[in-house]
Amino acid sequence: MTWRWYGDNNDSITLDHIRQIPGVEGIVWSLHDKLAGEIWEEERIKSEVELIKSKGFNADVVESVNVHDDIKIGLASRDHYIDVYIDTIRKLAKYGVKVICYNFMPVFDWTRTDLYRQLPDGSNALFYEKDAIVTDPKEMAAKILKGAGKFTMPGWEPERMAKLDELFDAYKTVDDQVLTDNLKYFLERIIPVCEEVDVKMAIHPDDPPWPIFGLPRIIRSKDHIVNFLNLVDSPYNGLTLCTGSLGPNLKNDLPDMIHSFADRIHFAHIRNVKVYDNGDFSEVSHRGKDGNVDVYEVLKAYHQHDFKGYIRPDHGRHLWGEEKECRPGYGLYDRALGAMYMTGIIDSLDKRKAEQS
Ligand code: DNO
Repeated sequence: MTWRWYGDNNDSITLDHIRQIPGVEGIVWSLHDKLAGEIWEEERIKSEVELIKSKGFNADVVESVNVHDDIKIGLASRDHYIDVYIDTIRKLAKYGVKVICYNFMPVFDWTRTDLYRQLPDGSNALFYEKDAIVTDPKEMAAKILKGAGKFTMPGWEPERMAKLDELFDAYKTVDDQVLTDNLKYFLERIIPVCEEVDVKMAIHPDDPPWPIFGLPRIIRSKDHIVNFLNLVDSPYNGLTLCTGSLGPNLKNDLPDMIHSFADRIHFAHIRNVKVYDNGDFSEVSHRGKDGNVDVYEVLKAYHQHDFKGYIRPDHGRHLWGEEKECRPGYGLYDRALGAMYMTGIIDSLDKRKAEQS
């Protein structure tokens, strides 16, 4: 079990808080001030890893090393940015990193229309309203950045959002096929390095799992994932299977995906969503009964494959007023409840297995 932490002075939660959550052994980290394409200095990596380890955690997973848009668009400058990416992979390997999570979504990372939608229990959570998404992407970006307050929002960096018109222009000729070809080009260069230094790449699915603002989205269903894994058929070319990203499309059968891709899943993001009849969805507690993701079945599927990868609670609701100080989706309480709920399920699956053998 791991926990995503955004670093000193960039998170409302401290490593000392996280130590008190039973079962959490690793910190999922990144250098969050780095824009895609920037060099990661070895000194910075070293000190972050040392800080995390000094509190008794492993620092095996980095989420994310972001991919520069020029690589996704396929511009001539991509080779330079791929060189920088490779340099980062090598440096991270040197400090013991085992898995790098990244995504290949054009322009935006995850998208929600409301960061603080009130739920019937009085808490609030990230919400996606289908009709609200037809608005101008610039309005959406402004809303997300305002909602994030003082915190950085990965995928919504103000520097990039300031150039949205140019970015959208540059993506005009990029359809699903072109984006897939560009992903293949990227993977063909980085995966041999990953094999050499033993770092597994774990792509994050598109969130939500459908195209938005006319931009292509290529990691959003079982067929897309099969296609992706075949682009470079190596165990180092793997997945972050995120139940909350794939889950809003009710046709995505999550346990079936786990059975099909078990040996290529290196990182499991567990999150629950409640999908409404009109296609809107809300993020809810991790408890299976509270939404459409059957978290028990998901964990059972991993357990059946004796999953040895990393797992983390993903977004939580904001509880007990913590939205005043926490990062949207990344408060302390609901993620701690989620971690505990999952640890409880895993413990009982372990016990049942032991009793049966
Ligand atoms: C959402 C996260 C994503 C994820 C990136 C990976 O909270 O799961 O932002 O970190 O897509 O690059």
